[in-house]
Amino acid sequence: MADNRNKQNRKDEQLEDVRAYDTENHMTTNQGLKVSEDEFSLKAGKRGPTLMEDFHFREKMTHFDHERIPERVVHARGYAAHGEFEAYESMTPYTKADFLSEAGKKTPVFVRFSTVAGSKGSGELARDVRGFATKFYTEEGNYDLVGNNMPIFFIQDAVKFPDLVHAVKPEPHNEIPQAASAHDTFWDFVANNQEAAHHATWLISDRAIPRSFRMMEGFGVHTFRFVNNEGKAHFVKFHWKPKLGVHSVVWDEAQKLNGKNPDFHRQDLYEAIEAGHYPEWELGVQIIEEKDEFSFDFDILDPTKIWPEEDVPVKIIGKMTLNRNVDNVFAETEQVAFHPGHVVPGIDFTNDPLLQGRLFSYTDTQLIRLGGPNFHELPINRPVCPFHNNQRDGYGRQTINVGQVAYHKNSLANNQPSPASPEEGGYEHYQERVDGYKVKARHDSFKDHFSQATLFWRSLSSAEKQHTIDGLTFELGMVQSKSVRQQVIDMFANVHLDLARPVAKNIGVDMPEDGVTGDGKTSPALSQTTSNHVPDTRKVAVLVAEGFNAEWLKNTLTDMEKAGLVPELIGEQLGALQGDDGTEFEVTKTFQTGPSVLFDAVLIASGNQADEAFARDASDYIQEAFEHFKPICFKPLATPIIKTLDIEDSPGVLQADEDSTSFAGKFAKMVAKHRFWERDMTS
Ligand code: HDE
Repeated sequence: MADNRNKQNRKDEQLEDVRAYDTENHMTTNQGLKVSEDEFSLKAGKRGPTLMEDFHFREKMTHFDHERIPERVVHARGYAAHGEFEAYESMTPYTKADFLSEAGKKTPVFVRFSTVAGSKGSGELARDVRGFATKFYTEEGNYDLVGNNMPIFFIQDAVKFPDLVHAVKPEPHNEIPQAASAHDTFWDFVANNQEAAHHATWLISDRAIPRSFRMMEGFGVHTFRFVNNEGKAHFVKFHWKPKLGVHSVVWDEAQKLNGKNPDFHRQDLYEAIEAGHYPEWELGVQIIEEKDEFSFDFDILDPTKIWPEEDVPVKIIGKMTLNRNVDNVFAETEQVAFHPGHVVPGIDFTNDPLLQGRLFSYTDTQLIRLGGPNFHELPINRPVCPFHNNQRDGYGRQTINVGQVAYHKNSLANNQPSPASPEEGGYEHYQERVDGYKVKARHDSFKDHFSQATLFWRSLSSAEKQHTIDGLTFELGMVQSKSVRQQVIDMFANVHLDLARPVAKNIGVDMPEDGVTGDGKTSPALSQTTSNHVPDTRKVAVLVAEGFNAEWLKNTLTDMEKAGLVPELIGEQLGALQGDDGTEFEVTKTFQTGPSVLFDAVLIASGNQADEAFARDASDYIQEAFEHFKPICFKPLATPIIKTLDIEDSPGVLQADEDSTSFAGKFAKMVAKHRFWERDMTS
């Protein structure tokens, strides 16, 4: 076990070797020369021209001029953290992958979450798919599980990826809109490439506006293969299940967040890890035997299809914990290079045509982004096990290879390095039998584009369905071309008329006459209502004015923290505020800097000195939180605010008890519910 731990520490040690603690030393040039002056360039006379001879100025400026590298063509906006994966049990009956071979085995990981469409500086609450890419630094080499927070994809063949991405990116004639699918070209693409129907239905649902990276599922999307020591293979799909459950914000909240805090998701992850609230996901696998390849009413190689969890159960096989923020976002998060082709023995591919295309694209993209073929030598990308081959030279080469031999086979270096047999850990591709005509075509088994989109729609709760109608109404409401709007509605009629018809009405196009109606098969696992609901790490805004009940507030804050909540005091001004017995509490955000959209719930603790300004600000604050369905509690002093808003009898609005412990318990239960969707917003 100690040895195991040593191996896990290797990634940390490797990163330690290249870390620079610049604060402790004199400043030098990149050649190590001590710099004596860093504020003034070398000039001929104090008021004279700057001289070319100032090598320090030139080095500093040249480096600065070259500081930017091309952003990722997709998934540009991302954030990452380090952590650890622990296997729950031996998976050797299915796979020989060493990191899954025994219970308790730990492997260092690095995970990058991202949006897809927006540029590097775009708002994180865009309606979009989220990337969920994990690099496992295993003892057999790096394994990358490069997934998304949605289990399916828009297209079935990689050759269409540039078209999809061109369609969703800002339109080329005016570069509008940034980080948004709500425009003509995206929906024109969807209507004219109807294999996108299933993923488009997920995109207009709550799944596209997560509350937090920590509250998203992750999916490998494609069907992969597990291969065991005997060479026997099983089909496998990968899932990440968040311990905090799967939760989303509402669209109005998302739009406000993009303005009030476009870093909302990264800050949430960063702060949770800094506070020691390490987010956790369990790794699950769905496994299908090779003999059952054709036993389903969809093609298991089709990346626009899920394997419903009720039909193929998810077996939980390990846990990932993210426990360390990066030290430097550029060196780690920006330079990390993922690739679905980074596999280890025991994990192999299938003929999913989307996966096959990805296996080409990812290396190619790193070559342009990271400037050459040596990106694997960057500290964040280095395997923790040794690597040897005859590759040499290229931009940014760091290894100093010794010796005269750089070819295989050879006799001068005793034929080293030499390939390893499978018994010695050498990777051997699964020997799948393949025969057929060379054709550019789609198999008939890939032609059903709608039944699983319908399954998804039918599996949603009524609140989720309403959000999905609202999502499509917004998206198509932004589309200028009436013809595109009509085409999309006609397409969604094949998903369900209960979705297509209300949207048709909202966006002024013809109501579809025919389409899918009524009930049918559902998959409860597709609704977020069936995921975990816990209060842990949820943020509570506590609104305070001078003269609050100090004893009660002190106890309540402690009890809320014990229940897992993270309360923060919001007031008219920053700084110390006195309670009724003179005790001072620190207000850390104002109504302006700590708006309700940053929090999961609100408690108005008020105070007997509350003035009109407080009543007005608190009232606006509560109104907004109420409209976002958030739990709201209030002390008796704040009753007038609640009464004026006429919300005292609404679900999820509660007067606080005098007994802080019992109150904190009740409040935590309300917060765990996430939102009170049953609130009637029409009254
Ligand atoms: Fe990607 N994708 N992708 N993708 N993808 C990239 O690689 C590509 C697809 C995913 O945090 C790029 O390094 C093609 C599916 C994630 O660094 C690029 C196709 C899924 C990330 C690329 C797909 C993904 C990327 C851009 C269709 C979910 C971010 C920068 C065949 C299973 C990884 C880069 C990170 C990034 C190509 C479709 C996930 C251009 C050709 C399906 C999470 O290589």
